[in-house]
Amino acid sequence: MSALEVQIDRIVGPTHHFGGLGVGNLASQLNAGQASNPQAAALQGLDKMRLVASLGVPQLILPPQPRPDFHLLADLGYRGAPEETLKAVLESDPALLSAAASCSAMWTANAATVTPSCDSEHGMPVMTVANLNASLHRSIEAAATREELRALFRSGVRLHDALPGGAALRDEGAANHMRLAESTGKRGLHVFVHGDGKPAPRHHWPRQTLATGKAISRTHGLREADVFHVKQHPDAIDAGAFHNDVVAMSHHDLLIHHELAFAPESESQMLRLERRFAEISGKCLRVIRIHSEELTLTDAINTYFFNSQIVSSSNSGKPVWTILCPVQVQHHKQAHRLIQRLCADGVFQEAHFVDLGQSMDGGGGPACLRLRVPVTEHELGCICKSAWWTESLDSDLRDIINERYPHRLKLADLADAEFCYKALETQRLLSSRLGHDLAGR
Ligand code: SUG
Repeated sequence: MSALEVQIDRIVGPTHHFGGLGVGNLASQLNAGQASNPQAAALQGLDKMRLVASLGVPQLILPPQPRPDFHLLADLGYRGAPEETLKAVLESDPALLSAAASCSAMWTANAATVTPSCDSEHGMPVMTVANLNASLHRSIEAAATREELRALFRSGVRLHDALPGGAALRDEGAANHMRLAESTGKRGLHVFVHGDGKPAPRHHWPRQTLATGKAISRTHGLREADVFHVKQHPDAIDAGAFHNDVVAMSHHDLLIHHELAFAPESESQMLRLERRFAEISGKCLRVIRIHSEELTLTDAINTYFFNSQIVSSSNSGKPVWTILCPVQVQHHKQAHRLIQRLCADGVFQEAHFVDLGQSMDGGGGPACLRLRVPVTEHELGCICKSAWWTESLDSDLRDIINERYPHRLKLADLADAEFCYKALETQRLLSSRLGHDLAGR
């Protein structure tokens, strides 16, 4: 196994708006009803993909999923011509219109949980599409995500359907999963983070369950000794960390987490993790625990410090670790100082600050916007060619976005059938440029 890690991002769709739909997601709730800028959102995402690709990291691009989802509206009893349907939904249930038009699939870290071939008894990469059952607007992503992952990886992966089981098996994908492995990528340990169980958070509903982590570790063919089920700290969930990747980040043999990321009951699992890592690799897991005096939980959540995206590449044979932080980190004294310290200590060779304002206002930072897939050279070669980032693809996608995306959108604009037809047509254009034929749904 090499240490290659593919990053999969998705173009933000033309119906991107602030619906306030994110369960326990403070930014989403705070910005509910504000005017969004879909064009800026899509370009900001593409700027990050360009940066990642320029670092020599394999970058794949997915098209937006088709929105509004008229099938959802029809399934819920809104039938008839789109012109009337959209107006009727806006009037009777605006949150449903928002859900049907949501571009939340942009946050691909929630798309699936991924196990590389070297860790699985199946001997091939395994992916489980996340059911995203904690919220309506996200639960409608799974069916198309499955088709997209199948189109990207073809027969090269064992692709599992979203877990059944409704609320009991709430699954938000890789946002609550960390794979730790020595830097050559050989044999990884898998940490599944859940929020249910006692003590429970007082204000927000946990989005991931222990039963989900257990099911995925079984179906992915992981060795029991290499799996760790860790409970998220209820205070973190209540402070607005609705996913683990808002309070912890990891890459290869590095784990950086806030001291309030994990519940005290999980201490023994964390110790077992460190012991197991040393046992299988002969090396120490590098754990950096950030204390509240260095960065409060509130500041961690406001800046999305822990949602920075870590990537690595090599320069003349030397590894280069790069961290892509939200620009909010640069503007925050303590958070910025922490990044400077991590760079001075040699944890990262480079730091970049990226403006993802439109995604951040929906509660998603750099790491939310990518699904990482560790692959071998051979597996890399089997991935669908048309989805790879290239200069000419980037330029064509930008042309479509600049020409067809709105600069300003509010929920009421989504009741305009002409606008929605154009949005669906734009999605089809982007899909076809990316070689996907998913416009059917
Ligand atoms: O599920 N926001 C997303 C943000 C997901 C962030 N992902 C990770 N942390 N990996 C969510 O809460 C907001 C939609 C709205 O407000 O319209 C939203 O769905």
